[in-house]
Amino acid sequence: MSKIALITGATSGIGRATALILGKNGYDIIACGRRQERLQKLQEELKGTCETHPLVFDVRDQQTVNQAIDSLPGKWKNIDVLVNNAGNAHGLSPINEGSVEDWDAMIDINVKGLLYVSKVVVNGMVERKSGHIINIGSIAGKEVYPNGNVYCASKYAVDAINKGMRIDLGQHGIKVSAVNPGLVETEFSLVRFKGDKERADSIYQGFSPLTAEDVAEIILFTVTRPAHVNLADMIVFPTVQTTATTVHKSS
Ligand code: NDP
Ligand code: 8X3
Repeated sequence: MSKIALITGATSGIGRATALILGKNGYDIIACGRRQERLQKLQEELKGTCETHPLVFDVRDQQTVNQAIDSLPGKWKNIDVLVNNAGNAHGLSPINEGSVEDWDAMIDINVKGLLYVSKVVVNGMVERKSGHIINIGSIAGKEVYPNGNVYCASKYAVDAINKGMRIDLGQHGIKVSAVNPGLVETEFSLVRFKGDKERADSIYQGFSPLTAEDVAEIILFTVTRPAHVNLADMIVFPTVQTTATTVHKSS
């Protein structure tokens, strides 16, 4: 029988790649995001491979999060794997020039949204005494870099929540793991730079960044370890990246 994975941020980047790879490896997928048409396209792509249940909600709205996840029918309620992936950076400015709107977005989505989704999913995992939560952190949750201030704060919070979840949920038979990538070429920089494609593309020039599929493969590996093995906390870089700010570009 297939296992069930709920993936937030499945409309793009790491979340979408994770939905595709888990779908091809024995999971039925609850694919979440705000852009319904992209979720429908993903469902089409996975037709014949696995069952897909699209769920449209904004992680910032706790009531909608609860309604959406509580509305899951039958077998879909028994979530085996939760991938807390939805999130973005908004802006890249010194703290004295940062926009409060951007700060709110990052704290509300990356931190509070992750908590809202986890709260409603974890209840069922505790009852069933099994489950696996994968939190997508970042190298920005391990090192603060210039102008990263509030994005880094949001990912440091994810790092702490990951540790706290693992400590509190281990006794209930639930595994908690973090994957903390460096530079991954997705729509991340397009969002960070508010649609400025030239600036976004420049981030990934002169080297081979990670792809969303690279990270998705690590997630697949993490959720397919034997019951007694938990990959608790992983950092993954492109080979030429060695810290948050050190990237050995060819040009
Ligand atoms: P993308 O921009 O490609 O994907 C972000 C996803 O998050 C989208 O599916 C988007 O869906 C979803 N999302 C954003 N805001 C909300 C919201 N309010 N409610 C629900 N869903 C939301 O970026 P990535 O795939 O790169 O990012 C995924 C995760 O990986 C993030 O947590 C990011 O911080 C982290 N990360 C990324 C790195 C990178 O270099 N790219 C490196 C390290 C970590 P929709 O807009 O449809 O709602
Ligand atoms: C995304 C990677 O370096 O832009 O979390 O913060 S970075």
